[in-house]
Amino acid sequence: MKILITAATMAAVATTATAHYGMIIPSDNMVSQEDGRSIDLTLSFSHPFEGIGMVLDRPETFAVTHGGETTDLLGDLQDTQVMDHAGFSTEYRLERPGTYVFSMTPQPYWEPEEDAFITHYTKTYVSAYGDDEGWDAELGLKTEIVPLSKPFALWEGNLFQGIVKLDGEAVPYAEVEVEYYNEDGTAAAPSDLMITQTIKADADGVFSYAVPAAGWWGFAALNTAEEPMQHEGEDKAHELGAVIWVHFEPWSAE
Ligand SMILES: [Cu+2]
Repeated sequence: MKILITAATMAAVATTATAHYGMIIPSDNMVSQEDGRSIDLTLSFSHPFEGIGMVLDRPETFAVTHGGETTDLLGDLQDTQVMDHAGFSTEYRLERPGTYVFSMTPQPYWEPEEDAFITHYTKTYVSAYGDDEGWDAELGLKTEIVPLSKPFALWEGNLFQGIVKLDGEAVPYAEVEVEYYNEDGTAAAPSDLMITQTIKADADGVFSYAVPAAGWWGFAALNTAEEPMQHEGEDKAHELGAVIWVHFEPWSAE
């Protein structure tokens, strides 16, 4: 028997076995002069396909990098609700052309179901005023996906490639989880195995994924920190996620 699992039925059974993602979603990722000069950014910790929210505590860092310069934006975050859970939002004014990389480091999240702490270093790239300079910027995060495909101006169906790094070094055969942000809840997975897809990087830490549909896609490369963390006096594993959010545009022949 085939069971069609929709976002709604998943929400009803409140499955927690699927992947959570740090999320930074901008209102626009290719901003033109006509679009105005500001974008809104929404930060959350969520199950993006199922539309199930989790609490995002105030992150340790939230910053923007442009032209090699990083600016702290932590103080600009406003409380908001994302998928009925605490998240943050802010408006940001794009003063100059080029690529703006928004990144956050959340506080480590204790996940009893996994008996581990989780920290998802999360980022997304926004191009301003038709200028893609800096699209391949590496921020030097603890763990990071460095894009090999320009992380905007992509068609649905394009192959997305990135290199997984941990402490600045490529991670051979790194595991990467891929998930669609099912914003309007219309996407359905024929099996819960397809809510989060899992791929591996090659021997050089490079992964590839052909994106089937337009919209926001999250890529999370998962590694375990060398240093455990303490929970109630016991050593627990600390999962380090390198997350990148990338938007793909609908192909249109019109
Ligand atoms: Cu979760």
